[in-house]
Amino acid sequence: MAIIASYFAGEAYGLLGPQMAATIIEDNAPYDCIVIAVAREDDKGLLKKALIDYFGQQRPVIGFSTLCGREDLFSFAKELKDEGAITILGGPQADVDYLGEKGWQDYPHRFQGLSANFTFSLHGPAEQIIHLLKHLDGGLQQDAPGLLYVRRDGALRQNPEKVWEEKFLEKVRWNNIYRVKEGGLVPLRIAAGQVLQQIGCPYAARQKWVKIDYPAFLTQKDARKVKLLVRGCSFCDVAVDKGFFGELDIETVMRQIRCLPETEDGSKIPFELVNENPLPGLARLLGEIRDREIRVSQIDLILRADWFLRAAEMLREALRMARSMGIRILLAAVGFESFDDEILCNLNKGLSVETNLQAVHLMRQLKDEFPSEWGYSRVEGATHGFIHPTPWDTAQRWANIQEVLLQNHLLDDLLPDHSTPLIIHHASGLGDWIREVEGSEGVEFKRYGSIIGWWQGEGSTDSPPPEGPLGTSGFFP
Ligand code: B12
Ligand code: SF4
Repeated sequence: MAIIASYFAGEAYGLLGPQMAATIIEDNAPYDCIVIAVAREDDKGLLKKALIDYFGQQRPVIGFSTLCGREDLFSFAKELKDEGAITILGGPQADVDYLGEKGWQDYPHRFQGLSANFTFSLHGPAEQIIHLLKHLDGGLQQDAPGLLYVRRDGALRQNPEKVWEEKFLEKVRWNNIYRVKEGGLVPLRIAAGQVLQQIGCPYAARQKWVKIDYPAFLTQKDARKVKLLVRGCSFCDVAVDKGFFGELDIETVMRQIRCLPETEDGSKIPFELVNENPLPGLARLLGEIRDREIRVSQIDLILRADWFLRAAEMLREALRMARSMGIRILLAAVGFESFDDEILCNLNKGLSVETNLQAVHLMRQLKDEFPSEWGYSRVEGATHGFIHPTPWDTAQRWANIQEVLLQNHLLDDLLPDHSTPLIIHHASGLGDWIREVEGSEGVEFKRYGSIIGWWQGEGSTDSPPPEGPLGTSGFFP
């Protein structure tokens, strides 16, 4: 078996989700399994040839994961399926992307889903595939947990999922990832990994009624709002996908750290701790690393600004330990998202511009206190979240935001070179918002695969995503 995952050319990071899934498959089913990291510009002809060589006489079973909305990979999967391969969509959003957007049967412009592209979809823990792989020919799909497929009568069937089990989350074979080159598959030597400590996000555990403004270009005269029940930030599809399942046991986390490859000096490669609220447990984690004499070079953190501020003293304690252990802590990403209170409200970020600015102040202050152990800036490798443009931009609002950026020198060390435009995945909270706007205003926004093109609302036909004043970058299909 092989799992194809989306990748950026020239990078050297691991892909925890697909690589862990491949490890689980090899250890529990009678299949070898590798991950193939495919960049947009990779030659699909070469990829196909590499797959033919890899599978030889065996029937190709090809998984797909974290495709990031890439329509080139959706079509590639369909081509393989039409030629007789079994194609399986797994990983985050696999269920909603297979099923399609809410109400697509009645609204043909909505995202129709990927059931024609993949033989199966499997959402949730990878170990659920063991049952399917053991009965691929036996027609026992109705018993396979987490499986989605099209029945003989054309109806879509979705089996209940199993819950996450820690025993499957302790091992990753980091050398199972390949890139496609002229001569075939070439091992990808990864320089950064990830360690899973928490499944989902605690903020996504909170359901809340919110009122979200209409797009600015539709509310010239009267300001209207859409009332919605959302979980976590309104743009976040992870909040919908994983919710909050909780934290893993420290033993499970330590086993994952042991699995990480080592650099030439014998220390573990830098890793991102997948945990939206890591500070309360960071000193304990460092203590366990020290007691087990594991050499760690760098830990990357991802944090909300409010949780960062709240746990400042815990972080200082951890940084003192990091100093004595020779470990660097990089605050790799804080999701600031905006420096306008109304936009933050529409994103249901649950914090204010003031909180974001206090966090910036603390980040800089910690650099003075821990110059070698602490990193937070763009030049040190951090990419903090700044969403722009959004549907709520007005000239006045952007002028205000720019003033905040300049007054606080945010362009000097903090913000990325390019902002990320607001991405509305069809299954996020904002997906419900934009469908409501479509209904009441009689407008239709164009779909780009699983993404809703909100910038299409000004009567334009097929324009690209709007270019923000900082330029745009990142994930766009
Ligand atoms: C850590 C992380 C990263 C890491 C590692 C990425 C990875 N794919 O492992 C890094 C920092 C490299 C990264 C980068 C990016 N990421 Co990221 N990342 C995450 C994050 C926060 C956690 C993923 C994770 O490791 N989870 C823990 C593992 C164990 O869970 P899991 O991924 O669900 O995998 C389990 C199962 O789903 C299953 N499984 C996974 N794949 C498959 C495949 C098959 C066939 C089967 C059967 C099962 C299976 O097995 C695993 C074990 O049970 C997720 C959000 C989230 N919380 O899921 C986003 C997420 C995966 N990233 C996303 C995106 C968009 C990106 C970027 C494009 C962002 C950017 N603009 O640069 C880049 C590009 C990544 C790339 N492919 O090159 C999207 C992907 C959307 C999609 N459905 O395709 C997610 C879902 C967040 C989001 N909604 O925006 N990311
Ligand atoms: S954007 Fe971050 S903080 Fe908000 S719900 Fe998603 S994971 Fe949690």
